[in-house]
Amino acid sequence: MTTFEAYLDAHSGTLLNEDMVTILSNIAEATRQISDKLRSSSLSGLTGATDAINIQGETQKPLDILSNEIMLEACRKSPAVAFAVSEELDAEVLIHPAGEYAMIFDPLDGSSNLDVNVTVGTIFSIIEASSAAEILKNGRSQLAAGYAAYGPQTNLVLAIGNGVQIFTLDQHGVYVMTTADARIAPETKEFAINAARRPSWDDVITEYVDGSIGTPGYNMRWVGSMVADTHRIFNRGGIFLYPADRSKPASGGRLRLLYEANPIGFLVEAAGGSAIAGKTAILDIEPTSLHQRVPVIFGSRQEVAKISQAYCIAR
Ligand code: AHM
Ligand code: MG
Repeated sequence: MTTFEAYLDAHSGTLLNEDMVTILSNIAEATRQISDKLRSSSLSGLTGATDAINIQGETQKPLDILSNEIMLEACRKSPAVAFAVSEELDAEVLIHPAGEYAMIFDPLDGSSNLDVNVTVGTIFSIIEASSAAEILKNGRSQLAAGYAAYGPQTNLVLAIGNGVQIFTLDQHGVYVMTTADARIAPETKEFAINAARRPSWDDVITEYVDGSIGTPGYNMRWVGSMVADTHRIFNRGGIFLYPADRSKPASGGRLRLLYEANPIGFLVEAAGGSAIAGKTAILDIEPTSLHQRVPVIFGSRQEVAKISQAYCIAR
């Protein structure tokens, strides 16, 4: 039995320095706390919405705010964290001026699913950044990335440079490794997309989805929490698509590069899958702003390659 802490210890001094071990341990602790709060949210009155609107123009839920605060506390407990960047914060926050890293996170992904008791998650990414100007780096600069999925089980999924490991929270609050070196099946016949947005898709996406629907054996799933859709893809392959809205070309799409697309892209590539934004790999995009949105297509390598090739032919 390998616990999360034992796994970090085993890589301390090689893939991880002491600062990174501290940061990742504090993130794991934060996800335990968020998991606890979610389990009893209806009982403790943490449901519904607040009056607050975040920088994305979205109404915040009490659990968005609480999860953000728990993740910020993980940053404060980590002396090497210089900056926190969050979906719920307008700008980066200076945590420890002498720190060398930025912790970038979506504290509660899929929070529209909270009150219906469907899986949500926390997504995180760690990069080197001792000044605010260093935060805008491409996804290949990530030192570690991961997510917690809060569903029937709480899973913590982590990549630190040697593949992807999956841990499960046990009844004692201990994360135990349940999948070593998770791999995404290279082929799939299952796709995930919000089909209600069809009028806004470009021709490549429309043709791919229409072709899949017409092909025997293809199946569709859409949870509405990217973490949950990602976790399914880790378990049985698949492809996830949140393309750009062609009626609003400047918008880039729905999902945010720094704390959604990049960490998921890092995990997916580390597990042998692919993650693209059209012709470009997500991890190669040079960010221009903290809350930048990008088209997101990721999952089983061969299925993503079909779309990537279609984009290359189309333009
Ligand atoms: P959030 O971080 O505000 O929850 O938004 C991101 C979520 C993703 O988890 C999910 O894939 C997507 O938004 C769902 O969008 P839609 O409402 O179009 O189904
Ligand atoms: Mg999100």
